[in-house]
Formats: sequence, C-alpha cells, structure tokens
Amino acid sequence: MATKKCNKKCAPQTCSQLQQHRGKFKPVLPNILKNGPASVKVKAGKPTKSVADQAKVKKIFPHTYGMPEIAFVKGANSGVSKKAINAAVVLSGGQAPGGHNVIAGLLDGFKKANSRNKLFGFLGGPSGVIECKFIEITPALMDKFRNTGGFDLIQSGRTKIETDEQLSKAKENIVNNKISAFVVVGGDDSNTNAGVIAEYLKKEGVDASVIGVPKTIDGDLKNEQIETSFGFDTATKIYAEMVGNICRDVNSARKYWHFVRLMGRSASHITLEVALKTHPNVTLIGEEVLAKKMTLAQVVDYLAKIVAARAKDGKNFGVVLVPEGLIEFIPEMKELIAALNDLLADNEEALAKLSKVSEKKEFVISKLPKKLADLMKSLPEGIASQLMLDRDPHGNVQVSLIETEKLLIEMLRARLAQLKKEGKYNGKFSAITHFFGYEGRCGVPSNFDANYTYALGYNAAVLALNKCSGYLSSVRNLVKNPKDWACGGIPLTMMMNIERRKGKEKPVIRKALVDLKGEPFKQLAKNRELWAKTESYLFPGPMQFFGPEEVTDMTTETLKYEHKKK
Ligand code: FBP
Repeated sequence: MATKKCNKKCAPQTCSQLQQHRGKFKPVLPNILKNGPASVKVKAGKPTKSVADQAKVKKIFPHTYGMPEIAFVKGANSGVSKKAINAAVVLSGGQAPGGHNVIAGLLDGFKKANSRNKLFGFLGGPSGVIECKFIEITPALMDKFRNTGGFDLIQSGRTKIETDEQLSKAKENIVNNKISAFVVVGGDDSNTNAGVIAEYLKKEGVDASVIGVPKTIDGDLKNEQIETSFGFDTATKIYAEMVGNICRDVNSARKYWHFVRLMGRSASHITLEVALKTHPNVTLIGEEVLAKKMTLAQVVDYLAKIVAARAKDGKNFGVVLVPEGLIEFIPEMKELIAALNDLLADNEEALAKLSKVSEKKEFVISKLPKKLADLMKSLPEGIASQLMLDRDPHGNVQVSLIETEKLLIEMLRARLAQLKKEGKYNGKFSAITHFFGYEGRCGVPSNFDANYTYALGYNAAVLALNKCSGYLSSVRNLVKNPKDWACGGIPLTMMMNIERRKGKEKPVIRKALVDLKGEPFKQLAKNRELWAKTESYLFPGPMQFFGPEEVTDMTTETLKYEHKKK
C-alpha cells in the first residue's frame, strides 16, 4: 500500500504533553518556609549522640560529633540575605524520582535569600567534585527540569570521596570556587560521605557548610527523625502498577507462576510496600528470613507448600515477590557473602590477573573454609559468578545483578519433583521471572515526591544559609498536608554506627531494615495466608497526577501504617 508523504512542517517535539503539564505544577512549600529563608530562625535542641558505637564514632568525627538537632521556627533572620554566596550540589548513587526538584528547591531557596546567590551542579556524581567539573544551574536551565524524573540535569555516580588525596582535591575545588554551601543528595553511604567531608572541611578550617539530602528508592534511609527517603513513593507506585498488571494477567491466563524480584538492596521495604498495594500470593521478606534463621532449603519448602496447596485447588498459577536483598539474609548465604567480601578485598590483585570466571571461582573456593567452599560449589554457575562480582565503591554486594528468583525457581522445581514422587503434589509448574528496579528510578515524580523533594531542597538551602554543617535536611509530619510539614536538620553523625566494609571497620549511617514489629509488616503477616490461597489481588493502576486528591496525593501504605493513620 502506498504511503502518503506528510507535508506539514511540525516543530520538533522537545518534551511530552505530560511533561508540559507537569512543568506547570507548583510544589507546595511548608508554611514555615513559604516566606523565604529570611523569615526562618534556627532553634537548636539538645546535644546528640550516634545510634551506636559512640566512642568510636566520636573519635572519627571530633569536630561534628554531638551537634544538636535543629528545628526551624518563624522569626526575622535578615543575616542570611546580606552577602551573596556560591552554592553547589552533587547527586550521588542510584537515581530516584524527584532529584531535579531538590535542585529546584535549592535554587529557589538560595535565590529568594539573595538574587545574586549562585547554584552550581557538579557533574557525574562525586567524581565531578574531585575533577572540578560543574555547570551553573540558572533559573532558565532549571525550568526545563522542574517536576521531571531522572538525574540527567547533572547526572550521578558512585565514586566515594575517601582517600586523603580525594578529600584534599574536593577541598581545593570548593575553596577555589568560593563555594560556601555544598549539598550532597544521596543514600546512606553518600550521606556518610557527606559527614566525612563536613568533618574534613571543619578540621581544615574551611568555612563551608555541607548538607545532605535523604535520597533512595530503597526506603532504607529512615529513622526516628527521617520519615522516608525521597523516590520511594514514586518507585513503589510504578512497581505496584506493574505487579498489579501481572496479578491480573495471572488471574486471566491461570497458567503461570510469576516470580518478581524487586529492587531495594538489603532492605525489603519496596517489596513490602508493593505487597501491601497489590496482595500477591507470596511475599518473601529478607528481614523475616533472617530473624527466623531460615535456610535456603526452608525458604524453598515454604514456597513449595503454597504452590502445592494452590495446585490442590486446581490453581497452577500465582505471583511471588522476592526482595533483591533476600540472598544476603539467608544465614548460610550471609556467611558466604561476608567471607567473600573480605576475600575479594584481600586478594584484589591476584584475582585481577585471572580472566576466566571459572579460574576466579576455583581460586575463591581454594581460600574459603570447607563449609563455605562446599556451598559455593553447590550453587548454580550463574549465581556463583554473580556473587563474585566487584563490590561497589562503598563495599556493597551488587545485589541488583544477582538473579535470586532463578535460584529459587531451580530449587523449587527440584522440591516439587520430590513432592510429586511422594504423591504430595500433582500440579504443573511453569515459572516466569521479572526484575523490576531500573524501571522505577527515573519515573516522573508523584505529587508527594515532587512536593517532598522541593521542600527538602529549599530546607537544605536554609540550613546552609544558617551555616549549619554536617546536617541532613529533615522534613517531617509527612502524612499531613505539605503546608504543615515540619522542617529542620539532623546531625549526620547521630545516625552512624560502625560496620565492616571491604574488610575494614568503617563509620556508616545505619540502614533501616524492615521492622518486624512495625505496623506495615504486621499487616502483611495478618493477611498472607488468605492472599496465598485466594486471588485477593489489588490493581493500583498507573500513578495519577490529575484528578481527585485521594488518588493523586496519597502517601505510601508504609507511611500510613507507620503513622497508624489507617
Ligand atoms: P542508592 O542506594 O544509591 O539510592 O541506590 C539504590 C539502588 O537502586 C538499589 O536498589 C540497587 O541495588 C542499586 O541502586 C543498583 O545500583 P546501580 O545503579 O549501580 O546498578
């Protein structure tokens, strides 16, 4: 069939229709910040201490340990507007929806204080700080990125600024560019790094504030003072839409078991939130597996019982959620991973000389104690080699690259075959795997994340203008209307403890794992037997930006249950 040539001269489309409309969205600023930095005063609380290992943390951070929590209260504070300053921001670690709005909040906060204030963005993550690569974020440039997902305005990276040489380079670039406010947007590791830089600059007598902003889709940078990290809300809405769709597909076709691995690194917050939103048949929670000291065989047995019980009812289908960090919580795997972490760090050079995976595996097995060597040998080839992959610059195992769901399916098949022989299972098991992670990290931020990130950025600017350093931007009361959110800062050292990383003891911000006594987990525990047997699936559908508030502005189930608002 002949196609007609189009003669219309259309302007090239530079952004989607949705983006055009989202560009007009005006984030709601908390009342306390709405009249600008010159109307906010600092109220300092009592001195603080770290969550654990106080003596060790204090020794490493002599200049920034013990600082008070800060709350913002109304009051004239014209001092913050007097002198024009240069500020800089860096995005660190994995992408999370809302990063651009943090930068927008920072820019607007600094400009509101003094229109001659300038904001720069270091490019490509912390490596940009060391290599002194940056751009100025002008209001016109910012306008193209307001309320958009992604970190593409200045990109991100996982470099850790830790050696004396790196710290001194960072200092040099901050001093030479007269930067008096440096904002690090990152997760637990990046904010630990922000704490290290704040301490270093104070020790060196540099008059620059370092402020952190809590970012990560994983939801594990939270504690009594930080209610949630940004990005968790949007990412879980995106995953929940996809899992809900799979539940509906499963219920329509009635022939597959879908295994969905969900991102989240060690903690299972994402998996728990998605489960509360969609009610799948099985939800594995890493923290529970650890608490119950379940072996891999026991986890597989748990799955087999549910598959067999559903098969008895003629249901050879279902949905299983697997947190990506599960593997780290299974006691024997945890032991193996810890041994591998040390072994890989101690033998970096020797391993680099081996090019084949099989040689590396042999080398590693020869160095492991017998019990762990046997376990390593017993693992499927793919999983064994994924466990040996390089750790990230902060010493974390790259769990996103380990296909735990495939390991579970392989073992489950064997277990079901055994049950069949024993006459305890008579179904068909056909499995499909998915991994949802990267799909959610750059989504268009939800209304909640668009508001939260803008407030976090603006609040970080106010902290920096008040010369606070070594603080994490804190915006609280998140289940209330954004106008009523409370603002202030939390000392980074307050959240730290000592952990083993890359074979050495290091100060790090403590990761928040799923609390098995917390209300969100209790909701899962209360309902899971019913969800295993039935098709109680919920279909949340796509995230909404326009429409009734209860649909567009709803917070996460996790936050709602944690605040017992339900
Ligand atoms: P952050 O903690 O830096 O926010 O990263 C979160 C995360 O998305 C994890 O859920 C995931 O395991 C990891 O990043 C993947 O890392 P990478 O982007 O380097 O592949």
